[in-house]
Amino acid sequence: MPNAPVHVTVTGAAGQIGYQLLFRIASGQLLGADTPVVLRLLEIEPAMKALEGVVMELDDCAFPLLAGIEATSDLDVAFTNTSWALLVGSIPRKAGMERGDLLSVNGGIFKPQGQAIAKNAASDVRVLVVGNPCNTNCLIARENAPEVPADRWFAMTRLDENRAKTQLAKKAGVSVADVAQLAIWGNHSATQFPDFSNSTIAGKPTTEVITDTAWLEGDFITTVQKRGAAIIEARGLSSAASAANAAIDTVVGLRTKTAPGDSVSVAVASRGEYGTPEGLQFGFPIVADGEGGWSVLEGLSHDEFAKDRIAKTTEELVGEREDVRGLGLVS
Ligand code: NAX
Repeated sequence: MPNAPVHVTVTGAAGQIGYQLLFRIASGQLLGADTPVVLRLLEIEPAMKALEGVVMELDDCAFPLLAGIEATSDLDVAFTNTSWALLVGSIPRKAGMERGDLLSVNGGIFKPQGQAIAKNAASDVRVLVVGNPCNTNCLIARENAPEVPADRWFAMTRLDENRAKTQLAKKAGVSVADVAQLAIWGNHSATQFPDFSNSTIAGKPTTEVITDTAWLEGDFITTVQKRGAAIIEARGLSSAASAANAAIDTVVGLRTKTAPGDSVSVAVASRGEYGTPEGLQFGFPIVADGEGGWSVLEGLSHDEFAKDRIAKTTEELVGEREDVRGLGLVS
């Protein structure tokens, strides 16, 4: 007996990341080779024609696991019976935009999406926010969907983890598969802290393998923090394939049991772990139990350098929350 199809919603489906993501979901890379999917694709009216073209291409792949496609600009339709909502579409910061403007315009997207998820989604729904500023967009959606438990909401920091792992692997001259427990703390922004100090390379502390502390505390961190900007500079467009890949990695990382000695990075609703203010959508290393549950990895310690970095990114997220509270988007 084949599994029943699982409904997966992707917003901003006609965008760059959507184009890199949908085909991988339809081929089984998100939910596994034994789970058929129904894709529910949300776009704004002006992008519906482009979305039609993407749907034609999905049809033309003849994916055996693709059990249906619903392309819509209606929020209720987009989230009907969905078990995974990948919120990709958003309005990223444009030149000259203040943080308040950015949060206000995105509030107009993520507040109604949160409400529509609460109203229409399947009882097991999980939500991953990719659209920037993803932590606070996720906070807005979550706070407007109190019926959906707080531990089902995620914002994407996995691309930062993947970027950081590759930088460490290159520096150490090892395979990226040898790098583990690389936590991204805080905000998916230039204040994020890629925590080399708690990571390992082939089972040893990274700081024993890479002894160039100036590089770890300097170029390593800034390369990861500014990688998105470097890609825009080089490609003329923001990262899309690697972002879609990270979205897949995030969902797979949440679905499957985390290996001992490892963790996966994702921003979750803080329950006060490591002294972070409760309720912030905060990047942590988490450990998944393989049955849908997860917890923040406990027992890590931070030196003054790391504490200072984590304080800065916390401060930024607190400021964003104050801004969206001021705008009446969250309580
Ligand atoms: P694109 O501009 O190519 O696509 C965005 C799509 O969203 C467009 O097709 C647009 O019509 C649609 N859209 C806008 N408002 C919408 C709404 N209210 N409902 C449904 N769809 C809507 O951007 P793309 O390169 O795909 O990036 C999407 C988002 O991901 C951006 O906010 C970007 O900043 C963010 N990113 C997040 C990353 C992360 O690690 N968390 C990394 C990559 C990326 O920068």
